[in-house]
Amino acid sequence: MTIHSGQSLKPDAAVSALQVLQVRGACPHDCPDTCALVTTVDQGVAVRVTGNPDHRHTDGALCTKVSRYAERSYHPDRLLTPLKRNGPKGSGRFEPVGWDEALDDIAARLRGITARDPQAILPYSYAGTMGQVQGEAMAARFFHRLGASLLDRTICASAGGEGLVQTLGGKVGMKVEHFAASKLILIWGSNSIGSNLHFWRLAQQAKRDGARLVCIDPRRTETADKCHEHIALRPGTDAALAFALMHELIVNNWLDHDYIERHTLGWDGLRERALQWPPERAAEVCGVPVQQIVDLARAYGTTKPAAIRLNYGMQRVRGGGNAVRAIASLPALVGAWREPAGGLLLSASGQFPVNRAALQRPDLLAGRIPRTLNMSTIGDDLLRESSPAFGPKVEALIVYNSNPVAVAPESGKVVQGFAREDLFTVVLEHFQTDTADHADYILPATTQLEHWDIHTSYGHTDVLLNRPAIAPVGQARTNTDIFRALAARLGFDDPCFADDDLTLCRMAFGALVDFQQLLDQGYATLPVPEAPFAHGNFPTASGRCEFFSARLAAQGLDGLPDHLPNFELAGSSAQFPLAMISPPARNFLNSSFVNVTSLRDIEGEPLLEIHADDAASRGIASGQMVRVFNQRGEYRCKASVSRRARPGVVNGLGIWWRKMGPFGTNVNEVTSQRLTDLGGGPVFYDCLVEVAALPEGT
Ligand SMILES: Nc1nc2c(c(=O)[nH]1)N[C@H]1C(S)=C(S)[C@@H](COP(=O)(O)OP(=O)(O)OC[C@H]3O[C@@H](n4cnc5c(=O)[nH]c(N)nc54)[C@H](O)[C@@H]3O)O[C@H]1N2
Ligand SMILES: Nc1nc2c(c(=O)[nH]1)N[C@H]1C(S)=C(S)[C@@H](COP(=O)(O)OP(=O)(O)OC[C@H]3O[C@@H](n4cnc5c(=O)[nH]c(N)nc54)[C@H](O)[C@@H]3O)O[C@H]1N2
Ligand SMILES: [Mo]
Repeated sequence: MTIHSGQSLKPDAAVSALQVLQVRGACPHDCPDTCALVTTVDQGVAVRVTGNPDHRHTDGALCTKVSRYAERSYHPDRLLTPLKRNGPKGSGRFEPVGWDEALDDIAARLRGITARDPQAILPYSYAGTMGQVQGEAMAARFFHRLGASLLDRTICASAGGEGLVQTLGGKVGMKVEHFAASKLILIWGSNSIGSNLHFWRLAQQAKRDGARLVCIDPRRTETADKCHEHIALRPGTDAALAFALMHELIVNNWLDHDYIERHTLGWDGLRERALQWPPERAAEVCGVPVQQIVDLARAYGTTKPAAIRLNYGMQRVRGGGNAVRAIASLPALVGAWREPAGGLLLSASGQFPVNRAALQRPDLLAGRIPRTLNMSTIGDDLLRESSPAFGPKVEALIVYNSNPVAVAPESGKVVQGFAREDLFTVVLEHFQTDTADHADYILPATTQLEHWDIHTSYGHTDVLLNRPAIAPVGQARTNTDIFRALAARLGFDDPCFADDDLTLCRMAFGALVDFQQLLDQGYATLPVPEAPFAHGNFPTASGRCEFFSARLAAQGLDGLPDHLPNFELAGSSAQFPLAMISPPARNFLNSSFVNVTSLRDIEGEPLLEIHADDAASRGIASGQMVRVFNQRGEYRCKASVSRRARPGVVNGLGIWWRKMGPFGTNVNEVTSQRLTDLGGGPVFYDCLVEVAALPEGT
């Protein structure tokens, strides 16, 4: 079937005569780059997925993962029919059933629970697709109408996001393209080559034009290898480093007093705090040489324009929100915002005027205020009984666009919760993931090649449209279609449940984005000022960069940023002396692509990078199997004695499917469910462990 032939044709007669279509789309993955795709379709089959050369941010290039997108969509393990459990919970045993049987039964189960209390039903979703339509549009309408529990979607970015909002006023910052003209770039808590490849191209351009690149990361990443300087600080000590930089800016008078005076709030208080952080103190806390801090401060204080590419890697610790507040204060101190190539970028997502009220229809709650559960504590929450404080026990879970059994912290508890025989679980998926193994019903969902969607980005400021390139594989249905079908069975008759996907795409921005342009070229650029805060105009309550946040103070929190040591502070436990971080493996996207053979072959197997000294004192050799454990649990993998690990810190590269790791567990077996200072985020990188060699042949 050629679903959208004609609409998707390039104006190229020779191509169309051969029945080969080039369909413009958008990469759906949770990555700052949000690339524009071109899928080549031959006789209804997607034969190649490439980067759109016309889209300047994509520039015709894709990462290795997404260039395998067709391989993923036609994967032999792709789910082709609805499946119903026919073994014990979690056994992974299923039998195919028809769509009507599955949907009728699911609707009946949800109706029964709703009659008692709809809040016993919990949606669980994240960013398997970042699309505004296959993400929270029809799904949100459905759950709002039902009155189900609300989900606080904190698992990735909420600590840093909240830190940014409380300082700059929104998820806003430099336009990414201007990094190419910076003279000093701090790549802070980010492995650009692995997870933000198109930014790295801009950094390379700046480097060729004489810019200095500094990487601030406990791990010696491939990005750190290619920067001029690598500051390998201990996890969770970024605020201490930021305060020491401020200290040096103050004592050397590298401050832009005019900018501070006109465009910031709370300088006296911040100044007083910063003066308590001479470089010697920070060097002690961060575990780096004093001279490195002093040199960085001098570079930052005297190079113009200086830019910071902050990313989410550094906010997955107790003090992550405060650390972002401290770092986001730096550009105002030196007046870096005055120029387009100066300032900071953590996320651009606040630039997009998405009409979420129209897409998600919170008005369908009709005055009800359901409880909100934090997705980062799903392990504990699935194990809670009904109580006045908690509300009803969770009786049904509908999972889409996420693989919580692999990605949520403290997975021992997550698995225990998902294994409850009295929990009714539906999983919308492409593959039988660890989470799908625990379902009562698995429903096959379409991939990005098979559906419409519209995309924002957190790394640039273009809107992208995704057209379907091929017909759904097998009996797969879109997320939207599945929720429409459930809505119909539950008798939800609001006309919004009949909106089709193209209508939803148009609704996302309404008249604010030229939809014809999206149809014609696949992307549209938002009008964003080149140097947004050159003259202040921060989207905060005061219009200033808020070193002091009255909103935080009103919540009884510290109004100024501070350094908050990790919950699990390195050196504080004799039993578990090593700090563990678990950043992504380059060829996976969280737990997506782990089952794509050509990519898994590149990664090999789950690895723990460990410094030679830490390995030697434990009798661990490279390639040996090890146990990584703490009071929460244990996982096993191969040790890689590696210069990428600093002393005292081990790097457990993620996020493998549990069932593809040795002994059926992964790195989240040891991470904790504690939450960050701001935003209620997870603390994946605030985790102490011990590592021990396993006997040969284990
Ligand atoms: N290839 C690939 N790309 C991805 C992803 C993926 O899984 N694979 N995931 C995507 C997602 S969901 C996200 S949120 C983004 C994340 O994008 P980034 O936030 O850029 O995250 P990472 O590349 O994971 O970089 C995190 C880096 O932070 C370092 N780090 C860990 N703890 C600390 C700390 O305390 N301080 C400092 N300064 N650094 C620390 C880690 O060693 C790692 O190199 O990437 C996206 N892109
Ligand atoms: N230890 C540790 N844990 C981490 C992290 C870490 O750095 N260390 N990173 C964290 C971060 S930053 C994030 S964002 C989370 C990510 O966690 P998740 O958002 O759960 O991301 P994925 O693991 O990629 O799982 C997404 C799932 O959605 C499915 N999917 C994709 N598109 C569609 C669709 O259109 N329809 C349906 N129904 N399904 C679809 C995919 O097949 C995939 O199985 O993990 C977190 N977990
Ligand atoms: Mo993320």
